[in-house]
Amino acid sequence: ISISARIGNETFEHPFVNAAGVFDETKQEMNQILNSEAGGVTTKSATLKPRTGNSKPRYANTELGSINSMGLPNQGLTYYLDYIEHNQIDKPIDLSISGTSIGDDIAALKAIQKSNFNGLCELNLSCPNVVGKPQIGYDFAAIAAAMKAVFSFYTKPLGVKLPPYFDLQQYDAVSKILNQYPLTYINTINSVGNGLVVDADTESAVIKPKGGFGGIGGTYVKPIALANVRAFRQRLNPDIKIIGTGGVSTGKDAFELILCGADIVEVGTALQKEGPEIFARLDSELTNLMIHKGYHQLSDFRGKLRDNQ
Ligand code: RRO
Repeated sequence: ISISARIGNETFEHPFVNAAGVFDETKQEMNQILNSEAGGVTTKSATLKPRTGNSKPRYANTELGSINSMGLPNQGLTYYLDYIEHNQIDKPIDLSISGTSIGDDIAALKAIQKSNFNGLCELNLSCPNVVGKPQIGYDFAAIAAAMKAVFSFYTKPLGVKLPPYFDLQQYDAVSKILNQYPLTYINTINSVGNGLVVDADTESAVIKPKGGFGGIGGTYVKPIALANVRAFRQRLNPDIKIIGTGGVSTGKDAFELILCGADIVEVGTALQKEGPEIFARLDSELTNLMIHKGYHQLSDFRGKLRDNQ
């Protein structure tokens, strides 16, 4: 049995990676991911300058998932580029970047284009938590403008992290834009933006920033992630790969995302709850399910979801 997968020039020996923003702000955390059974590591979305992020409490676990309004705390692009350059472990590293404006995204990508780094880079078009900044992913003209500007100079492997969509017309519109560019992959979904978790005992929101509004992840969002992976797989050029993210806490969850068309799978809320040991469990659960079903590799079932008829 092999559970390896490829995205761009990178081979993931195991198909599970941390979702951007979980266990990845510091070198210590990223090393913990790389020293686990994870297939690779994604960095916390980096901005040009370090940021401290929103005020705390800004992350809360709930029975069915999580809510966060971190506000892009990160050590700055140079820190992550430096980490990658000195990393000793031979696993893929996906450098996530997230400007607070398209201009910042372009400046970051120009720096990466000039650098020695030739790995995967993920442009986050879907941060829901920077006060006063809308999610670019919900503004189709802004996505189109960003893609045009980026691909006028960027020649390295690039992915985009998308927000969840909820209407089939949205998939049509976004796919039409993305299919015009040599994009290596999309990552779907980011958290479901601006949910609200309430504590009935204290009669207050559970996180502090933005009056309690924050991105929802975990079990709540799995059907939304499955739908987004499926809908994009049905619309994107076959050479644009898909990282499936959202609601994965078991090998079976990952199996379902791959069945919908995911190439690899990322884990956020469940990793935050369980720690990097989760990757060994997910590997063995997925492998056992494949043995049970008689599958030898991920491509035996990837994208092969059947209609119920
Ligand atoms: O840092 C955050 O608040 C954050 C980001 Br950049 C993101 O893309 N998704 C999310 O749920 N939180």
